[in-house]
Amino acid sequence: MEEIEWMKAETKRSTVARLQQMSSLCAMLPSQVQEVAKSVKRLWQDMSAVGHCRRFDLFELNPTDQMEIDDMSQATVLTDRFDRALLYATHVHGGQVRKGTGTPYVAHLLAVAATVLEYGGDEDLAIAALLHDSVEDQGGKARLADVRNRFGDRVAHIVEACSDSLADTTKGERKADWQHRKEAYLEKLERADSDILRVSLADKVHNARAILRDLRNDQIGAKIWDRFSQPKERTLWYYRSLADKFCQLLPGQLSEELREIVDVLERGTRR
Ligand SMILES: [Mn+2]
Repeated sequence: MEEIEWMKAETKRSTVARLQQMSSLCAMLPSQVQEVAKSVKRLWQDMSAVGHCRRFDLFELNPTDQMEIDDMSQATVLTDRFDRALLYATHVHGGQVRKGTGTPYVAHLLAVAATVLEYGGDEDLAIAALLHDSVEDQGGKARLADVRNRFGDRVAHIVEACSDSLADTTKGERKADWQHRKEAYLEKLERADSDILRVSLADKVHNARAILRDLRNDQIGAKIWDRFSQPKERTLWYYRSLADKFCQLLPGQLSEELREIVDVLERGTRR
C-alpha cells in the first residue's frame, strides 16, 4: 500500500516537473499551465476509461498544485516518448550483452543517448540513440518499420542510416562481408545529414572509449582485439577512417575526442 502511495507521488512529481518545463518553453503563465494540467488530466481520464493506459490511474493531478516556474527555456525537453523509447530499447535488446562482456547491451544505448544529450541533441536524437542498434541487430526491415510507426520518420531515418545492414539476422539472413559493410558505411557518412552524423559519432565514441578502457585493464589488455571478427589492424583501420571522416564532416569537440582516442589505441598497439 505504501509503495503505491509512493509511486503515485513520484509519477505526480515527474509529471508536474515536465509540465513546468514545457510551460516555460512555451512561455505560458502559471494560470495557463493549470489549464494545460486540467486538460492533461481529462485526457488521461479518457484514456484510462478506454483501458489504454493503466498507469494514468495511479494519481490525481490537482491543477491547483503549486507550480513554480524556473527559467528552463534553454533546456531540452524529454517527454514520455523518451521513456517509451527506453522501454522499447530494453525490451528489444533484452538479454543481449556487449561483445565479450557481461555488460547489458542497454548500457551502450544509454551512453550514446547521454552523449547525444550532453552535446545538445534534442529528444528525437536521444531516441534515435537509444534505438540505433535495434534494426541491425534485432530485426532488420521489420524492426525499422516498427520504429517508424512508433517514433516517427525523423527517428527512423537516423536509425536506418546508423545500421550498416538491414538483413534480419534473427531470421538467419546473412550480412554482407565486413570490409564491404564498413566501406559502405564510411561512404554513406559522406551523404549523411547532421542528425545522422551526431548519433553515429556518439556511437563510435562510446565504442572507442570502451576499447580503450579494456585495453588499459590489466586483466584484458591486448586480448581486447580478439573480441572482434577482424584482426586488430583492420579494426584500427576502421576507427581511424571514422575519426578522419567525422573530423572532416562534423568538426568539433566530440570528433576531436574520437581522434584522440584512436591515437591512443594505435600507440597502445604499437608498444
Ligand atoms: Mn552502437
